[in-house]
Formats: sequence, structure tokens, C-alpha cells
Amino acid sequence: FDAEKITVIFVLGGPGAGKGTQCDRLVKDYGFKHLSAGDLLRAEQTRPGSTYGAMIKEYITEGKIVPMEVTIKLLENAMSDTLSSPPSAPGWESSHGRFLIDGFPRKMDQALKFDAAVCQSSFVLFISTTEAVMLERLLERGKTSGRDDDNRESITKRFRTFIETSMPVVDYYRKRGNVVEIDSSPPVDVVYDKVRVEIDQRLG
Ligand code: UP5
Ligand code: MG
Repeated sequence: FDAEKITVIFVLGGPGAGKGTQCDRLVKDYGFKHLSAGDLLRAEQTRPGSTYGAMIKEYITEGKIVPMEVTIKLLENAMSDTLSSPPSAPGWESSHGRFLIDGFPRKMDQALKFDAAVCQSSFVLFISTTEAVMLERLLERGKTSGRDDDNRESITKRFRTFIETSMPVVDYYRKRGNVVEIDSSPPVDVVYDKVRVEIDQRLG
């Protein structure tokens, strides 16, 4: 993809930190295209005829990172589809080609591959709070979400993967001065106000 024509913001953060929630708000106000790697994998998992369904389910339940070839292909396809279709709504023409990539990259190999082969991100929005807060949010959501990984056992595994495998990615971008960290412990609106300020400052 031509970096001149598209803008990519990576939205990272621990399980249940509030990545998807903040992305939904940004979509409404700015017309971004929101691509959640987890959502794309869950859709692929249940797509009739997918050869990866069982494998994806296993990885997600175990809180492990699906091999990057699968996830990067899904993201690339979704980006191409977006670019070849008209803007999401009248008035959003100027936002066409602006992507929020949520929950990716969460392993160093993915980060290096995507940066080199797909495109570089403008910056990383790092949504962060404590494990206690994340646990409470995920258990609450688990009552109705139907997600295979919203149970105590999977959540513990997701936390471990986040610390061991995904935090190094955040630190990698942080060293390059590319990370904006937002504390997502307060209520959604308070967090979103801070997110907006950062987005406005960086994208104008
Ligand atoms: N909530 C949100 N913000 C709140 C606030 N400020 N105050 C109070 N409540 C708040 O939020 C979670 C819950 O908290 C919701 O009920 C919300 O209302 C409430 P949400 O916005 O959904 O949080 P989010 O950070 O998006 O949490 P999610 O569970 O989606 O994060 P994960 O990173 O765990 O999940 P994801 O879907 O990204 O990945 C799932 C799995 O897919 C991974 O574990 C992995 O196995 C696999 N995967 C890969 O293998 N590769 C990838 O590249 C990506 C994923
Ligand atoms: Mg999410």
C-alpha cells in the first residue's frame, strides 16, 4: 500500500483494556475504517469453507497468537476491500484510507513484517489499565459476549501472552517515539476525550 495515500494507526492494549470501545467512538466521529484483528480472525473461524477455523479457535481459546501469515492476509484483504469501495458515508471522503488497526501487531514478527511488507503506522495508540480492571471488564462482558476466550482460564492465558509477547512490541515502538499512551481506567467518555485530543494533534 502507498503510505502517501493511506493512514494507519495501531491501537494496542491488554485484553479488555477498551481498544474496541474507543475505536467505535473514533469511527463515528472521524470516519476511520476500524479493522480489529481479533474480529477478523473470529469471522474467519466461522466462515464456511475456511481451512483455518479449527486452528484459529484453538489459538484464541489458549490466548496464543495465530501465525502471522493468516492475520496479515486477513488485514490486507480487508484494507484492499475498503480502498476499492466508495467512502463509508457522504462527507467522509477525506477519511477514505484512514485505518484503525485494533489488536495488531501483538508479536514482534508481525510488527516487522507488516511495517516492511504492508505499510508503516503513523503512531500507536496504547490503551492501558491494570489487570484487575481488565479482568473485571472481561468477566462482565463474558456473561453475554459468547466469546470462547471470555472465561477466567483463557483470560489468565491472554494476560500472560500480552506481557510476554505483546508488550515487547509496544516497547519497540515506544523506543522509536511512536507511542501515545492513554490510561483507560476512567469511564469511557473521559478516556475518549483524551483520545480525541491526541488524534486531533497528530492528524489535524
Ligand atoms: N469497557 C471498555 N472501556 C471501558 C471503560 N473505560 N470503563 C468501563 N468499561 C469499559 O472492552 C472490554 C469491555 O470493557 C467491554 O464490555 C466494554 O464495554 C468495557 P473492549 O473495548 O471490548 O476491549 P478490548 O481492548 O477491545 O478487548 P478485547 O477482549 O477485544 O481484547 P483482546 O486483545 O483480548 O482481543 P482481540 O479480539 O484483539 O484478540 C483476541 C485473540 O485473537 C487473541 O487473544 C489472540 O488469540 C488472537 N489474535 C491473534 O492471534 N493475532 C492478532 O493479531 C490479534 C488477535
Ligand atoms: Mg476488542
